[in-house]
Amino acid sequence: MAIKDFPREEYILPGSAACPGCPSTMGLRTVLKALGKDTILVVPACCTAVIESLYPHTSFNVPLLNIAFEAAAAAASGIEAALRKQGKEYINVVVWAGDGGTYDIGLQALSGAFERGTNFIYICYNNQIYSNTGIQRSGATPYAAWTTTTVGGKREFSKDMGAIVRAHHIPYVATACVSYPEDLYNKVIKAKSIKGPKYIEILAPCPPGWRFGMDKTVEMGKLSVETGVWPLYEYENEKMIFNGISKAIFEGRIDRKPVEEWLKLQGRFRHLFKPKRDEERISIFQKHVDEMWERFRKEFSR
Ligand SMILES: Cc1ncc(C[n+]2csc(CCOP(=O)(O)OP(=O)(O)O)c2C)c(N)n1
Ligand code: SF4
Repeated sequence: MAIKDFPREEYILPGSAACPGCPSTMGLRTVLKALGKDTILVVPACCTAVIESLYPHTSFNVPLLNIAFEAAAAAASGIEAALRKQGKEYINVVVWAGDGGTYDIGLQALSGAFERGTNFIYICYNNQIYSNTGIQRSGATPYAAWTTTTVGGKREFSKDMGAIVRAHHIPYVATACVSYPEDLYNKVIKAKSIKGPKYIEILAPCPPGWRFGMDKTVEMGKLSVETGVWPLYEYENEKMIFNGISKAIFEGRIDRKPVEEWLKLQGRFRHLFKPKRDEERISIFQKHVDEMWERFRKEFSR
């Protein structure tokens, strides 16, 4: 569906507490247009729990349960069971959580809900940091990135969350990026039509956390995909399909842009270029991305 044909209804109303250029709000706006009004959101501690309301006001137009940081998927399982008992299975139960709440502290609850076969959509908006509490590292923070807890640059690579989720053999796993709203919209529509657990992870470039201008969110997301740092795919019934530019990359029809183009636009990687170029860490980063695509080719080529 083209953006011009998206439903006119807005579920994120003016007056939210988001930063200008916030990718979380952009992504959720598209997600809620695809889900419609019969939706209950479950939101653990994260930026969205602040964005949604400054008491006594709220800027979201759907019912929402705020829950402890580690418990979103467990709470969603409870809501889904209650709705089933009431014969209200037409209502979408959707977790909207950050990467800290997904890769790290909420991972146990997430795994449990997938294993129980909970009929819900779990959406992680991945801004690669704990941004709500002031930009700490998470399990999704990339190698070499500055955060307030990785001052010289993170030493570890991010977790392979896609592989962790795919290992649960749930019916639908997809990645998306706020810069491609049509792709995201279509993926949410598809997830809504499938019974059982669904997982969608949305790359959410965060201007204050990644240290770039608030007018550059869309550009930064596109570059994440064009450099291959962020692959777009759907993994449905154990079959992998890459989408958009990632499909062209996977099929070898276009070359990935060098990761350096992505790194040098973000203040969190400034130490890789100033006061002098850190050739070693730039090439370790590039190699890590190359190896991810190599793994995809080995695992998913026919
Ligand atoms: C058990 C627990 N530990 C720590 C916190 C503090 N806390 C609230 S939100 C947050 C960061 C959330 O990060 P993420 O899930 O990535 O979402 P974002 O803030 O980036 O949107 C932290 C550490 C908490 N609420 N509960
Ligand atoms: S810190 Fe990032 S994710 Fe949080 S509200 Fe601001 S732009 Fe959005």
